[in-house]
Amino acid sequence: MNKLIKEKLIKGDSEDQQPDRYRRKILSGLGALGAGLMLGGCDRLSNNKAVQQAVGSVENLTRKAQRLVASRQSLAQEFDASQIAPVFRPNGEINPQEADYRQMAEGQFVDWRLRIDGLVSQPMELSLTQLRDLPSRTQITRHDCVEGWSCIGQWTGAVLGDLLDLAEPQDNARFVVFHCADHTFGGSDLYYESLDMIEAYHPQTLLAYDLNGEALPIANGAPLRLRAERQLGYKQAKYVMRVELVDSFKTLHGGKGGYWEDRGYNWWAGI
Ligand SMILES: Nc1nc2c(c(=O)[nH]1)N[C@H]1C(S)=C(S)[C@@H](COP(=O)(O)O)O[C@H]1N2
Ligand SMILES: [Mo]
Repeated sequence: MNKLIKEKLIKGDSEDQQPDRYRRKILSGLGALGAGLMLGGCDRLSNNKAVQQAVGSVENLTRKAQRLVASRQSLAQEFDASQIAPVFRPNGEINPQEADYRQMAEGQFVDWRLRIDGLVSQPMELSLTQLRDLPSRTQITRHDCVEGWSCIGQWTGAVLGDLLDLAEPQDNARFVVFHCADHTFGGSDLYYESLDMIEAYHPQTLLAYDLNGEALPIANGAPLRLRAERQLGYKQAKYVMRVELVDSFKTLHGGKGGYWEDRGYNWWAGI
């Protein structure tokens, strides 16, 4: 990132001259992001003006988002390390055979990119390294599957709200859709899921790349999966390839906002 811009960011050009801890973390993450993107030669994002604009709006958006989530901000229970299950039980698709996915998996996902697009002002593509360079959160939570089993695991990942702030959701964005790499049970539809903006900005909503301190296994969604800790298991999209902001589900697959929702499950899966 351009040195002048970085200085300006760290000093702050608004009323707040003393950057708080959160802001510093975001900025340092963004510094890494900027550098990584330049290495990657992504014109759109290494463009200083764009990065500058993205950063300028982070605070406003964060403030807006915080106001938005105030009434639904309660946290899911977190557990002790001693309660982590030795093996996190895998379910649904556990080994995607799609050719694109196989190829990326064989290359240790170095060619994998997360796309963030749709109703955002700064669409972006991020490598796994870039995601790992952003501020992270680690949490030990219980996953509850509607099939009647639960499992406790430790997840580490990028906070989805931080990523959304970088991409700058437009005012008409109402839902965040997660597009996956797999056709569950060989169906014709790719797995997908969605959250509303409040759930997407919940502090425990992560795009996780580590399970129990190690890179996410393929069975549990490598290289990246959603963790929305106050929601049931089918919401926890694995093999996430693309995050799309939309104002409606109408044009997506069955129109109900998720693979299982299209097959009769409730869209609202709050626990
Ligand atoms: N892409 C994708 N995500 C998915 C599924 C799937 O089949 N494909 N199954 C869902 C269901 S029903 C559950 S219970 C959890 C299982 O996650 P796990 O394999 O890590 O236990 O993933 C959810 N996310
Ligand atoms: Mo599930």
